[in-house]
Amino acid sequence: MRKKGILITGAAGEIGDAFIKSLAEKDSHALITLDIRPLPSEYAGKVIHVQGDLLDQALLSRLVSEYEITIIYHLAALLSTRAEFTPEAAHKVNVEGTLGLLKLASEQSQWRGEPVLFIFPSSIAAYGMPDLETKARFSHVREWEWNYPVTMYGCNKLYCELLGVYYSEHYRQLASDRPVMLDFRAVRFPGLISAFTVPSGGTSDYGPEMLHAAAQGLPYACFVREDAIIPFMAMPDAVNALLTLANAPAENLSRRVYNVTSFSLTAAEFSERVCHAFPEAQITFKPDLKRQGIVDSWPAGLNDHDAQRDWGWKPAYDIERSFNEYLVPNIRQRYTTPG
Ligand code: AKB
Repeated sequence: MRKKGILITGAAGEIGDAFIKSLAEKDSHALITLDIRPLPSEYAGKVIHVQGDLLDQALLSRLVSEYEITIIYHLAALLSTRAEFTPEAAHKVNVEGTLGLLKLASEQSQWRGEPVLFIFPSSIAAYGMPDLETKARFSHVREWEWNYPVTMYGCNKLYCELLGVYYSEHYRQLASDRPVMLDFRAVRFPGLISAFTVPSGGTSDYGPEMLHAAAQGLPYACFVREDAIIPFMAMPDAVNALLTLANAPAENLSRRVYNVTSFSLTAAEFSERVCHAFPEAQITFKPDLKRQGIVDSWPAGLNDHDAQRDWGWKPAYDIERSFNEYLVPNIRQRYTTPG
């Protein structure tokens, strides 16, 4: 008999790091992590790490021959800035990688006779506001509005959401027997900020980069204008959103893709908070017009009413708690503790 296991892709990434820390404490299932990179040694004994490529079909087949995968948290992705430099490679990882896992989850749902749960972090990058005036007018977008992404990453996320819905509801719709479908659920995250890792390859990175630079006494030139605005969320809330959505009873869910958010602020307001916490911070603004254009295309805020109603979503960290209780103390400690 195969052992039951939870598969987490992209485990060595920013969300993965926070996510497996939290899941390893709570879940008694075998945690199988998959990433092209090794995992830090602190996870040894807590997870079964498979270092390899998401696109390697033989590797995925080997995994399912050993484990009955009950849940997939598919965190692996090439983020928005990095994806613009290698759009076709991003498409491969972001879309083909997701499609391969959806196929695996779909086959495994048949084998088990019950749905494999497929949890997918999507992004504000799935939106595309045409101009700043529209962005200001529609300041809290609903899930179905302005789905016109301008980045490869955003296109990939939006399409993968649709694929997830397809595999959950319409797969093999012309066959005589209705297959056991997988259960796809996604959250559209705002920019995420972790106290313990520095992001790389994203376009919302200016927020966390400012904070981490200030704590190290390094100068930081912010690559967006002072009035650039997008929503953000502290990492513990992001982890909590994924786990709460995964645990929500299916009958409570009225959609498969939910907005979640915490607080919105401009780059200038972000910088003020950083300077308040680290008075020596040296933050300047040197907008990179192209990356600025991407941030301008993302909404200023998300309407997450459906997530609140259907599965009780509520961020534990509002702007004050995020900075005062989570980010500033942990980041300060990170750069002052020897070793
Ligand atoms: C990025 O900047 O690409 C990500 C995102 C907003 O999904 N952080």
